[in-house]
Amino acid sequence: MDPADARRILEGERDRGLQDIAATASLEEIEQAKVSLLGRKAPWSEVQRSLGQLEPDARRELGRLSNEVKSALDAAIEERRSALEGSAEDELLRDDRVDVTLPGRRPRPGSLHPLTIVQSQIVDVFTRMGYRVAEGPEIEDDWHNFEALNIPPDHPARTMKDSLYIDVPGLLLRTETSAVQIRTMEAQDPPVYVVAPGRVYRREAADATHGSVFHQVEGLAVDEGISFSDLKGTLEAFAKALFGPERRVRLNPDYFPFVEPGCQVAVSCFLCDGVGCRVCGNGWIELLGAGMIHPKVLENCGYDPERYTGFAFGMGIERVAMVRYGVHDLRLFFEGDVRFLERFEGVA
Ligand code: FA5
Repeated sequence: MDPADARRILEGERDRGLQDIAATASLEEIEQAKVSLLGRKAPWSEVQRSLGQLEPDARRELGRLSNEVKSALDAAIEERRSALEGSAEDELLRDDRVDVTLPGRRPRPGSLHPLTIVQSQIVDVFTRMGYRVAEGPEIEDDWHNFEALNIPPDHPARTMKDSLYIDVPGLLLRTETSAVQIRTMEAQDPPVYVVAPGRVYRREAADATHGSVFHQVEGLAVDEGISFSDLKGTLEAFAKALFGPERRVRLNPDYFPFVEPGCQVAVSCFLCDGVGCRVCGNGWIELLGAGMIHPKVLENCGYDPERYTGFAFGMGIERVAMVRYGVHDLRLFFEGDVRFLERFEGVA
């Protein structure tokens, strides 16, 4: 190679190299520039390989120049590399930056199911009056669900049309929490003051006010000298505690085989206060069945009806919840729609 050509190539490579290195924008580009400037196929390497064939003076001079060029390029590459590494780090830090001044994300509070809320409100009212909580199985036998409750074998409630039977003869899904009355009286002597919340099952088509699976709270009080006015006073106290002091209670005669006399209990409507509106129709909302315990039921449980009297009542929890929260369709309680359930956030 002609020494003049070699000098031109070395100086050209130095100028081009310094520009290229300055223009790199990433660590990969730096590596590429290094290969193209100082790699085996680079013009600088070709000159380097040809130095041996030059005259000693030219070889010495060009050798020095070649070393200078390589040092200059190496230094520029190193400088650029550390600059790019620094900014890559900055970028990483910027991306990962946590803004501690941002408002935090609050965890959403969960909520109790409205039926759970209402059930414990009902139970609370009675436990404050001195009642305790009793429980019974959801799969009941004929004796507790019917026979002991004075529901004779030919009673329509016993037919397949109204009750849900299971494969085991003599067992069914309980149709009312009244079965717990019997279990409680069988298990203890009077006086008895219990409430029994639980799920019940009926062969019934679901609509806005009826479910085939729903919940009841049964109440039972047996003692000496209990009268109908105790029942009325207790239910009035309950209605006022749950729905407010302005609510009135109405009792209408009704028939249940296990009570005598029996009644249906309604509260004055929360919207129209007994006048009549689209929610209640006639001003009253029916909540529960109640009555004085039939002497035969007391006898069935081994209690002396000459000495003890008592009252019982059974209310639908869904119905109470509808009145309490102004819910127009009972099916909403079972659909699990978050938009509906959210309304009860924070309610205890
Ligand atoms: C009874 O179940 C009686 N065991 C109540 C009773 C207990 C009477 C003690 C006397 C002494 P009834 O079938 O009416 O009665 O139901 C009582 C309450 O449960 C109703 O007032 C209503 O609030 C609710 N209820 C009844 N059927 C349904 C249903 N399909 N869906 C939702 N709630 C219902």
